[in-house]
Amino acid sequence: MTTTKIASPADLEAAAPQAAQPDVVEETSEWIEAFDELVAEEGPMAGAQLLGTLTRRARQAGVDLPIQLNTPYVNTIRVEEEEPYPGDRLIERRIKGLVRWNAMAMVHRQNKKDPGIGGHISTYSSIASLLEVGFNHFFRARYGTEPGDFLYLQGHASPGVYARAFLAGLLTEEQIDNFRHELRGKPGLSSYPHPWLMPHFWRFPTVSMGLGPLNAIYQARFMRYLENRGLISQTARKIWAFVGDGESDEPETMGSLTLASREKLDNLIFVVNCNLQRLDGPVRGNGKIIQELEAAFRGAGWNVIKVIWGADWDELLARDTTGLLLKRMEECVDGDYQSLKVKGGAYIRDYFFGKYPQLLELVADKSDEELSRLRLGGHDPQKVYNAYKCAVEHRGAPTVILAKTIKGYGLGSAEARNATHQEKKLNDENLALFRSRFDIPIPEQAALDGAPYRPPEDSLEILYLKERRKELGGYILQRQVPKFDIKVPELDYYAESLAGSKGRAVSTTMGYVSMLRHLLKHPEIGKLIVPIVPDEGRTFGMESLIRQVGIYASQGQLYEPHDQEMLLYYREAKDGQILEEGITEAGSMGSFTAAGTAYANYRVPMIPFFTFYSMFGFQRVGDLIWAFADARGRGFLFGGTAGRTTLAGEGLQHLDGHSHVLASVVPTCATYDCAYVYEIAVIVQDGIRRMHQEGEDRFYYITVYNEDYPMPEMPEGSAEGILRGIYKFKPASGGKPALQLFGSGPILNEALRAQQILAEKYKIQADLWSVTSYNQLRREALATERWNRLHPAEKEKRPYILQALEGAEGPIVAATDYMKIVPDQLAPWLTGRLVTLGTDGFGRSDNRQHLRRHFEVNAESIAAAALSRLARDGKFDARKAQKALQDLGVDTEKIDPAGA
Ligand SMILES: Cc1ncc(C[n+]2csc(CCOP(=O)(O)OP(=O)(O)O)c2C)c(N)n1
Ligand SMILES: [Mg+2]
Repeated sequence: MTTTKIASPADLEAAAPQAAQPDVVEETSEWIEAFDELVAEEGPMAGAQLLGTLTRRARQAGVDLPIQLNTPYVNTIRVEEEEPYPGDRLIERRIKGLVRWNAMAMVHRQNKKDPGIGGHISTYSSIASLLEVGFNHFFRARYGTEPGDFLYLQGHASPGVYARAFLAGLLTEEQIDNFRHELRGKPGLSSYPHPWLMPHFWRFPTVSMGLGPLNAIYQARFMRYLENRGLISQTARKIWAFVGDGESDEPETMGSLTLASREKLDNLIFVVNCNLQRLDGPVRGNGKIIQELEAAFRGAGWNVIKVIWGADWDELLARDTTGLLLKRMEECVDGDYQSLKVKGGAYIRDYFFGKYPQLLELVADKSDEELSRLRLGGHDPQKVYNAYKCAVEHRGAPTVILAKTIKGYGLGSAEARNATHQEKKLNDENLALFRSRFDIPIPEQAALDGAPYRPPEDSLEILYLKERRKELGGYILQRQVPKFDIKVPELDYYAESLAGSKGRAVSTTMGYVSMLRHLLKHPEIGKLIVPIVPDEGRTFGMESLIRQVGIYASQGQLYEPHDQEMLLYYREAKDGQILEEGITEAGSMGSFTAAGTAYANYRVPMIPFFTFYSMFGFQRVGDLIWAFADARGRGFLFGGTAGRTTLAGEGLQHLDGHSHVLASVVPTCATYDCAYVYEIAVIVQDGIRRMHQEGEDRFYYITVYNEDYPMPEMPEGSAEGILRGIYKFKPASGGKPALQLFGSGPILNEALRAQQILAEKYKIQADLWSVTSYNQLRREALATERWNRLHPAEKEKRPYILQALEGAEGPIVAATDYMKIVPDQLAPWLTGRLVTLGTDGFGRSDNRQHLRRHFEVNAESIAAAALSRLARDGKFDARKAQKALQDLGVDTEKIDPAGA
């Protein structure tokens, strides 16, 4: 039997260079000699093969070998393997100096004139070389007729990105001068990457830590999906994601690493900017973040390239024949490395080299100044270039580059300190130092003011920068949306959904899924639809979809599914259309985002339908949805098993009565709570038209339920009301109505029953309305009210909700499977008329009947609320009302469910 164990720090210590320790086993040196000989004669591959065979042999013999995921604390690429740098190092250094200056000056200047406006100068300082090598030699803007690479950047490094775009002539001096000043009537620049605010520049919102890396992984996977389905052609296009080392603590950053290796995403490159610091202090003061990440990424199957030491260290490592230098490098923790940088050359000599006399000798010919300038890998273009080259050429797995850098590099006394992240301005001394170090030809006073500087158009720097970009296909930081010539299906294509279920009891979920199945068959847009589901396909009855269009599997189906004989077997295919994500709502949002922005990024207007358990949507992945809106995402979110009283049995963690509250906060999200299938069809038809024909940047949240009941046919003329949020579903039939009943989702049926109870038992007539969207009604009313407020001399306009209710008399009882705040959104326009019944409070496990009685949204509670209100208004005898409550089975003394 073989056993394995993960290497402990002691194991690693034991595995570290042995030079300083005498050999314990006599034969060891003979073995090493023989091994060295083999490698020298047959090459490294033969060495690796021998070790592999030995390892297997050892395991068979019961030798307990530790699994080692770490390599020594040196660069992965050996000096001998490096290729010479292809660019002009001198001129690139000049350009980098100019970008650095403008980035720093931009933030400095804004904070001088507007204290507290914020910004960051130290993150870009650390990442400058990593970006410059990319912009000059790797980031392609185009592959033939296809769009180019995608860049996910550390959001708070944007000053550097703006500064470079300024040098390239993409941004004006006025824009640079209005960084973080977006509301002055002049073109400004947003603080971070926000496509919503700068739609022609940014593609990917990244500043909420962790969302960039997660979205980058799913983007890389979606790129393969589009290729495998033949919707785009295969290119060498790469996705570059620049990630902070502190950011790697976010579960979103690390949570999907194995998807990337499982899917062999060699189109994906992570660059982790390991400046060893986050906001408050060191990322791993007592450890080494680079080693920790190496083990994690390697364990997840990634190709790992460490770029730790710059060329200055090569010479020292070569000179060190004792192995002590590596030992010392491995001994020091990140907290030490930070102190070494802050405390300077003399300290480096004493503390780092001084620990072993032989090491002191090694640097005897170097001045303290030279020691303080020993460059790290992430600041050495030669090292960075070679790492990028290996990453781009690597096949079969994603690559992560772990680059060691210094936070606030070049900012003088602001380098590498715990407070560096928060620095916004430099003092005069550091500014002057910066200007001379990077040789910025501006007068001293201008420098102190943080003036931007762009050399003349015909300067070597500008010509070189432009020439390099031209070579790589143009400017990459641009977002363009083509005009699509799509004819989306008209409403009659949805005829089956509009016709009702002919008395058959079905759920809105079932109706939605058959509508989706039908849409997938549409000759023009069928192929553009991307059904996404996080392991809930069967919950929503999607087995038939699986059979129809298959589940996307990049390798096809390598096994015979056990249910192959069945009609609805589990079909996986290379060109499968469904993204069955497994249990990851965050990952599903990654796919939804890639698909919902494909119209801009791939020029293919994909239409994603992401269907999930409504409780695990906005509540779970709200920040990803917010970023989707920022990215101008288009598509449909379907919250299934919706409603606090409609999903029976599941209880507190599953019963959703508030996703509509959470959804209502996203400005571009239209939320709908549908009672009947035809409502869904009308909304989806219009949604596809608005998003993909009219090009509107909006998306939809629609709740669907699992309660079965007959679906009526769409009432004539209700389409406009469905879209705007309300329409009369069943007018009072036995005389003038004394009140209005509002219902949504399956609770509309309870309101329908209440309408009957009131008429039959109490001779009270009521109109019944289906409210598909309180939120849409509120937004329209707010906009109308705003217009009225701003135009007091003009004729007042009436919000749609009041137009719809024209002539509808009496109090309004609104019942919903969601919280009372949902209908209460309309309270300002229904002054004094509105009585709301909703599902505030924690859910319970029980059936619908008991849940609805508990939350007081059943038909009896609705009828009781109506009578109670009429009694208060003097329209119904109060004692009779009290008696009616008893007759209707309403427990007037039970605990309030809102707090139960
Ligand atoms: C989800 C989230 N939490 C907190 C922040 C605030 N924040 C911005 S930058 C930062 C530190 C980032 O450190 P690191 O990832 O190491 O980047 P560095 O600036 O060091 O390159 C924090 C906490 C944020 N932007 N997003
Ligand atoms: Mg950091």
